[in-house]
Amino acid sequence: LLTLALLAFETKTCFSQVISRASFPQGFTFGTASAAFQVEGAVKEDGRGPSIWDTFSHTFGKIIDFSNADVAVDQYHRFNEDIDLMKDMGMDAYRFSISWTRIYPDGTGQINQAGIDHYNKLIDALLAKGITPYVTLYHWDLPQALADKYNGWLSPQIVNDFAAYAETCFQKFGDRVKHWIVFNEPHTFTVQGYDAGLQAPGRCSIRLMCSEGNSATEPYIVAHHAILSYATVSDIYRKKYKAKQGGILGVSFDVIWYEPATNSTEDIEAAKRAQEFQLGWFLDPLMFGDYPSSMRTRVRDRLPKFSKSETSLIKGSLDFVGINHYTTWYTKDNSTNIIGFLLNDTLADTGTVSLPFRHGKAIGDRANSIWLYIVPEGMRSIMKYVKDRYGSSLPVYVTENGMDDPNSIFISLKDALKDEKRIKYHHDYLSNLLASIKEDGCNVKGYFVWSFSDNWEWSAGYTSRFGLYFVDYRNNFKRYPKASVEWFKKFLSS
Ligand code: PSG
Repeated sequence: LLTLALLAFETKTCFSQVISRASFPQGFTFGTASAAFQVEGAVKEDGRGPSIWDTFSHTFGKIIDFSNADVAVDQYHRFNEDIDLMKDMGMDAYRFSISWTRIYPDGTGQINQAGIDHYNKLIDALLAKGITPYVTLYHWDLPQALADKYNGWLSPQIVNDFAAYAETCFQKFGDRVKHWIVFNEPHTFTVQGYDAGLQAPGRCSIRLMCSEGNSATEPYIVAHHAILSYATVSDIYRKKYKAKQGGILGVSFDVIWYEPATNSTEDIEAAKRAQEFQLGWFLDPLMFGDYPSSMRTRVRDRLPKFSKSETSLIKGSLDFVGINHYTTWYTKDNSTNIIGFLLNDTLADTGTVSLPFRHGKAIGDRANSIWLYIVPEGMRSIMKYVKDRYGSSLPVYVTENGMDDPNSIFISLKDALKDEKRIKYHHDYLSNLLASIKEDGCNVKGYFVWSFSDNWEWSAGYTSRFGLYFVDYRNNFKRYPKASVEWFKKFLSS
């Protein structure tokens, strides 16, 4: 009995002995990730212009704890201290995003030099510590001025304005930045922003919730313009900057693994379709030149078409793919659903329903977020899926993986620092990632923890703590290492 108890204790606490950096291929990158709006604060400083998330977060009722990100975790002023902590952990890289409205306060026109200066300082501080910057160009903070001018992503005008902003970033930072994540999760900002209306700019068909929008058409238009924007930026980079700067460009996608709820043909087909409407919606055009045929069949004339020249522009425009993976859900066929018919949105179009439950039983242990259930095998499944559908010559980075502490809202500092659950989460997801590399031959190059520190979790405000570092919001944003910091330190040093 004692041996058993000891064994249980050991497997619970000593994961670092099982896998470590040394288990991964030489040159594999480990980092942490964040996004400008979630961490920077300083929203009115040094000439920054407002984004749609400033507007949305200050709209009553949109954020569950009525908070905003005006201060966030104050990383704008504390990046030197935070970089020291990253270095101390042994991280190789930091993925952060540039706020478009710090560079162009109105989205276009005059460059704001103070914004350029800030990111130069951040990039230089990282490099001085030997940490490689991975830069996201768009993590959802569209300039409010462009939303006012032409409805942002709904207008084809966005393509040139976004490309001009991206090109400025290549010109100013491309001598030192070699990894560009042009978009973070186009599927999330498309669906949450223009179908469900739960994120900025908060558009949907249901007038009780959203004053404007059309969930049946707008998401497809927005996605179309995001795809064309990416391809335009990639084209510019390859023609004008690639030879000199030698960097690579990609997009990070949110990918839930969809497991068929039963082994019926209908549910197996449904899970495939759900994935095509999630990842395939964006990655199929960029790899193959068009949307998945399941989308063409179901969305019909609401799905925009690519012209011949657009097809050749988008096809093959990715240098790598970023996968943001957190959770796995069950998928059921729902082709004949009357509610779906009435809803008339992207979810109804899939003809599926996905949930983290089956017969009232959860698919795994829950984190804090209502959507986040812990299913480590999903990581291996998604890597295999990417390899099988898109080929192993496409390099993959896991650009986000992590969990928020259960009871994040009320958790005490003392309890939050004992994040054994997070240690197990990373150990188990990393083990599955390793198996995908070693046993399945997947071409995975790096892994980023979401997130470096606790931060402002969009519509969940400060009620969700995804950080390796705890942030004490009541005591001058002081950072405290959770136990997972020590675990990663050991993992990375061996
Ligand atoms: C990603 C994946 C899901 C929901 C939300 C996200 N999912 O599987 O249902 S958003 C993503 C984002 C980052 C967030 C982080 C945690 O890129 O800004 O803080 O994940 O929600």
